[in-house]
Amino acid sequence: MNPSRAQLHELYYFLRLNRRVDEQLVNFYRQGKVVGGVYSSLGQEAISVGTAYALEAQDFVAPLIRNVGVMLIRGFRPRDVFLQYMARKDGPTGGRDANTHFGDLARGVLAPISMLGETLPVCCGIALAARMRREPRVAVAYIGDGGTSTGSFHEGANFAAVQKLAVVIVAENNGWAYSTPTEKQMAIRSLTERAQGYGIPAASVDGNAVLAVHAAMAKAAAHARSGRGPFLIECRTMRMKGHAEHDDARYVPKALLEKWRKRDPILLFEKFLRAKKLMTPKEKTSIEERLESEIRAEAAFADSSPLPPGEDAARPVWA
Ligand SMILES: Cc1ncc(C[n+]2csc(CCOP(=O)(O)OP(=O)(O)O)c2C)c(N)n1
Ligand SMILES: [Mg+2]
Repeated sequence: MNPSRAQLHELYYFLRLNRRVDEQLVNFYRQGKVVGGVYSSLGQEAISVGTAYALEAQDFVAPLIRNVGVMLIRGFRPRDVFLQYMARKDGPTGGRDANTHFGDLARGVLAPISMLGETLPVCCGIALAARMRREPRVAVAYIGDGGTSTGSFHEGANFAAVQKLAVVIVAENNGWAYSTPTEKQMAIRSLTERAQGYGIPAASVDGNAVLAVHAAMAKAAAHARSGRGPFLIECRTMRMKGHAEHDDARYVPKALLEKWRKRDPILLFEKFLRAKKLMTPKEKTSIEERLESEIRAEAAFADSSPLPPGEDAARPVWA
C-alpha cells in the first residue's frame, strides 16, 4: 500500500502531533502539574505513527509509554493523555493511574502497563481468540530493547511461533534501557537475531524513516493476517532524552545524540516531502496552524479539569 498524498499529510500531522503532545507534557511537568514522570517519545515518533497507521480497525495494539503516537492514531485525543498524566477527574482513569496507563478495548487498545514483556503473552491470547472466532485480527506488541530480555518476552515469542499466531512484535531498539546501553544488555547485534531463535521471520528497518516503518508493518501485518504466523520488526532508533524527564541522561555520549539529531524523523520526512514536491509550504503552514490551535484547546481543557475527590479513590477499583 503506497500512501496517497492526503495520507502522507496525515502521517506528517500525526508525527507533529505526537511531538507537540510530548512538548506540552514537559510544560505541564515543569509547572508541577504532572503526577509522576514524563516519558518522552522524542525521536521515536515515526515508529508509533508508521506502524499504527498501517493497521486495520479490527486489529489490536499493546503500546508502551513511548507509544503515545499509537494511541493518538487509534482515536485518543491529546486531552486524554494530558488529563491522565495530571491525574485529573475527567481523565480516562479518573486520576487512578498515571502517564499512558489507559486503554480501550473497543478501540483495540490494550492499556500500557509497567511490567515489560507481559503484553506479548496477552497479544498471543488475543490472536488465539481471533483465530478460534475466525476473525482476521492482528495483535501488535510494542517492546523496547531492554524489554526483549525478559522471561515473558521469551514465553510470548515462543508461544506465538509454535502456534503460528497473528502477532506482530515491534521491537524499538533505541540503544538504551534506563542507563544500560544495548551492548551491555544483549550479546547480539540486532533484535532480529532474537526472532531467528524462535523461528520467527523478521526485518530490521530505519526507525526514523516513517515510510520505511509503515511499509514494514504493512508487510508484517499481511503476513500475520494470512495465517503464516508472527513477525518481528526491529526499528533502529535512538532515545533522545533520558529515561524520563527527571533523568538528564548524562551517561549518553553527546556525539551520539548529535549524530541522531541530524536524523530526526520529522526533519527526514519533511525533507522527503519537499524533495518529491508532495507538500507545499502553504499546506505545511496549514497543518501547523491546525496543530497549534488543537494543542492549545486540548491543554486548556485538561488543565481546567479538577483533581478527583478523595472519596472517589477506591470506588470503581473493587468489584
Ligand atoms: C519486567 C520489568 N523489569 C524492569 C522494569 C523497570 N524498567 C522500566 S523501564 C525500563 C527500561 C526499559 O528499556 P527498554 O525496554 O529498552 O525501553 P525504553 O525505555 O528504551 O523505551 C526498566 C528496566 C520493568 N518495568 N519491568
Ligand atoms: Mg530501549
